[in-house]
Amino acid sequence: ESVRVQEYTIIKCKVVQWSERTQNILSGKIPDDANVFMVPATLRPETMYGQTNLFVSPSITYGVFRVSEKDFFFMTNRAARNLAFQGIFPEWGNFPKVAELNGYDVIGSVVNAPMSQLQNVYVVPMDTIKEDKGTGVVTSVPSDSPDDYTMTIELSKKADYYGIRAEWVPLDILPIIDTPGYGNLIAPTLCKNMRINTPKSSQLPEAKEQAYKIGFYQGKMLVGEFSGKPVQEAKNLVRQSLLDTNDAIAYCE
Ligand code: A2H
Repeated sequence: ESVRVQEYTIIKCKVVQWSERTQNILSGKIPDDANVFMVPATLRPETMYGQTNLFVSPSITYGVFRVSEKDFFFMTNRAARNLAFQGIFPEWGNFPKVAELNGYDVIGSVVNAPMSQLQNVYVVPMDTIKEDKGTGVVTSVPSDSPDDYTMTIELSKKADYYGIRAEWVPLDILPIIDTPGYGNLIAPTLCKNMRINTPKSSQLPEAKEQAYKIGFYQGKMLVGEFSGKPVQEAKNLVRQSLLDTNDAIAYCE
């Protein structure tokens, strides 16, 4: 692409329950009292109030990396290598991997979602996650992301096909941002207006661009500490708040 640097916020979603497959794979590889975090990278930290799931790709191989004696991160190898040069690991340039897991293995695990109105969310599959961007883990905010909304509907319609339970995917989507003309659920509204009903729709890029432009430049927060503030202002305030509580780390690539 280009030389543009993306400034992401990596959210620390602590695993509260592993899927059974993962429990078997990890047994003996990490201490019993370890904290493992799945770490989605986002460009929109102010939307974390509306998280409803965590997406992994069933076809990507992830690692579990030791960031301190008790803390471990689940992410792609590539993200770990990048973070090793951004001061996240104790030793510069080193990213000790203690286990390897396929995205497929961790589906059905439950993680804590910092700041979200739902305390815990399920890990579910998203085929379109790119291995060479962010951490390979994406947090789902169906109210404001057309990608996340279409995948949410797809998963709930075809739960068996995707090897999940329908009840893992909450369908009462939480409003978090109000926009003039699109109400408080911009992603579902745009998808309905543009008749987008699958994650493969050719219209999806256009919906994403609009959701981003309108949400970011004209949106106003409806929830949380910065309720009432414009999204443009809330973005950095929420980011700083997540960094201050050690629920997030800054990441550039
Ligand atoms: B965003 P950019 Cl509410 N593969 O976070 C595919 N998508 C990925 C990814 C990967 N490996 N890593 C991160 N992403 C998603 C929130 C959000 C995001 C909202 C609205 C728009 C939006 C909740 N999901 O992004 O290509 C993440 O989703 C619109 C672009 O680097 C991340 O921010 O510009 C965004 O894509 C990063 O995409």
